[in-house]
Amino acid sequence: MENCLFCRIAAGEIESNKVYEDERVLAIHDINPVAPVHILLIPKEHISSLHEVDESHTELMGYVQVIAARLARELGLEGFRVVNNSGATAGQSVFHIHYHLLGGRDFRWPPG
Ligand code: D5M
Repeated sequence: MENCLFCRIAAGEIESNKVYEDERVLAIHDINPVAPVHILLIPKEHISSLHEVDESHTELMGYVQVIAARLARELGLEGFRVVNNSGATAGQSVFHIHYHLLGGRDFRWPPG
């Protein structure tokens, strides 16, 4: 997607602070962290949001969870959250699906 921020980051056209990368997934530090650990897990395939996900994405979305778990272990996170905002009213601001891996502080429930 030509004008998609995360597609451009995945293509190396825009700089990012990478934590992990393979052929399917990119993980970068969030530019505006809301926790001591705030990593974005970004599938490289352009999917605009969870609204678009169907059975054809089962393996990819499962794989994102595997990478989230691996990073959380590597970072020694005791408690952490994996958050997806789907749609503007839920707080989504970049319309390329991504998950926030948040850790390093306490969290409240319900989220705001
Ligand atoms: O999350 C989108 C997130 O993307 C938000 O926390 C800021 C982050 N962001 C925006 N631009 C960048 C760049 N260039 N690098 C790293 N992180 C970025 P959402 O759930 O869509 O609101």
